[in-house]
Amino acid sequence: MKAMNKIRLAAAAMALGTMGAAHAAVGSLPGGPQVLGVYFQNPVTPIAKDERMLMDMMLWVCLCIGVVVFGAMFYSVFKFRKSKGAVAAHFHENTAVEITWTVIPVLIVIAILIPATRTVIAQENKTDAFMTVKATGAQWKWGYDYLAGPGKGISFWSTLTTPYSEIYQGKNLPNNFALSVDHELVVPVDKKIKIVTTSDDVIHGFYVPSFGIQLDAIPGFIRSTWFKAEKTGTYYGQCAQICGKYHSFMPIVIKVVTMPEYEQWTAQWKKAHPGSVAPADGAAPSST
Ligand SMILES: [Cu+2]
Repeated sequence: MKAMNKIRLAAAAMALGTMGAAHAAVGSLPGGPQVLGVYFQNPVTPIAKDERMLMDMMLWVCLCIGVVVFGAMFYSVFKFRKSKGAVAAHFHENTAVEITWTVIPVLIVIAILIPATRTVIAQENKTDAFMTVKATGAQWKWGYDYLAGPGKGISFWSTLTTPYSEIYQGKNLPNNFALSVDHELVVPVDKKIKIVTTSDDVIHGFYVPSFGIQLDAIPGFIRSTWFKAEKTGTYYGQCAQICGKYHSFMPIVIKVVTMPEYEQWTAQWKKAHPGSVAPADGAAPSST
């Protein structure tokens, strides 16, 4: 028994030690992944907040159903066990019980359905966007074309800055080593931004957890979603479709800035790229 306890203690110490080491090696990234983060990333858009609320609500509903169902089951098993002399009742059908166990679940489903449908409809409402950006997936980077709204004509590739060799060596890497890009997607705060996705080669996935959006980028197809970030800051996402050897190295970095900052950024970009024009539909972004 003592030996067993020692083994358990050693295992716990090792687990804690590993976690401690992970803490020391990697820190949380504001607007991105958190150390030991096992739940949603902090939501910063109305849709992400709705998704979080739905998840929480459904977890509680499931928990309550679990407690009631298993509670009734275990109560029956212990209270009416054979060793206590319980005798099974012999009856078939009970209309009241059958109506109850049909009506209650239907009511629960309706209670879940109403907010869930509201969220799905809101997710699909891409009208009245302040601006539109096309995100083109490519092995292994993202291309951004500002198609409509202020900044129209801006077009660039967004590529991971950390060299692959350094990642494989794994020494002294900053927290955002797999999530740092040369050119971030810059958008204004509190504005509805429509994102259309497509791909240059294979299927990629445009996924930004804190915005609550995930949309595949499929060659030959244009798909769309939207977000409205309510807080300035830098937010991180990643390609969410296994797209080849360096799938993990095509991060999405979105910088949400105030409107004056956004106008300043677009003016600066256009000044630095005097020949820039709005790209034709379906054209690949020009590299910068
Ligand atoms: Cu990809």
